[in-house]
Amino acid sequence: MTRVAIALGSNLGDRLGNLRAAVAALEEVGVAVVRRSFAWETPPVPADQPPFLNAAVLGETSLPPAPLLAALKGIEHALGRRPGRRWGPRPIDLDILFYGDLHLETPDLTIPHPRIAERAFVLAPLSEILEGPLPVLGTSALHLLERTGLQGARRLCAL
Ligand code: A4P
Ligand code: MG
Repeated sequence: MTRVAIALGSNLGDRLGNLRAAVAALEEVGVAVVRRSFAWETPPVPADQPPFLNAAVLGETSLPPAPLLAALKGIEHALGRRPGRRWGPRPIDLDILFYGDLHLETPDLTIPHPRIAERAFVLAPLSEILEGPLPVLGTSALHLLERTGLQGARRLCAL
């Protein structure tokens, strides 16, 4: 089993319901969810779209990275996501933040996720569920969050 962290984001439809449905679906595809953050309300990047709810979970899985990504895309599709512009509005976005200690760069998959360190909407929920250093990055989410600041993110409610 490998420890993974997955970021969740939603800014269309029933945002909290989408996050909760995605966590339930993770269990069904073979990711045992060990910890879950609160839902955080975060300003959208770029700004011309509705605000997001973001969250993060830690899980254990025996799925290899590529099948895990395929499973996440399957959940996104099942929850109504259809291809749209990059960084555009979506009912659900599921990103692999890290996968064990793996460092991977392929055309389809970059692990750890390349934009963790600059985004409060990832770091704030992640800091709630992971105290120690992030794999590969070697620094804690809280330490990185002290550098970025909250960027308007606010903790909303339990997932
Ligand atoms: N991909 C590569 N590495 C990964 C990974 N570690 N995890 C590839 C997941 N996918 C990964 O993703 C595009 C492609 O990235 C995938 O096909 C996969 O092969 P996508 O989910 O289809 O599109 P996207 O989410 O628009 O692109 P991307 O690059 O994942 O965007 P980000 O960086 O996730 O940003 N503002 C707020 N407040 N909250 C948000 O959650 N999210 C985004 C998306 C922008 N602004 C936001 C938020
Ligand atoms: Mg994504």
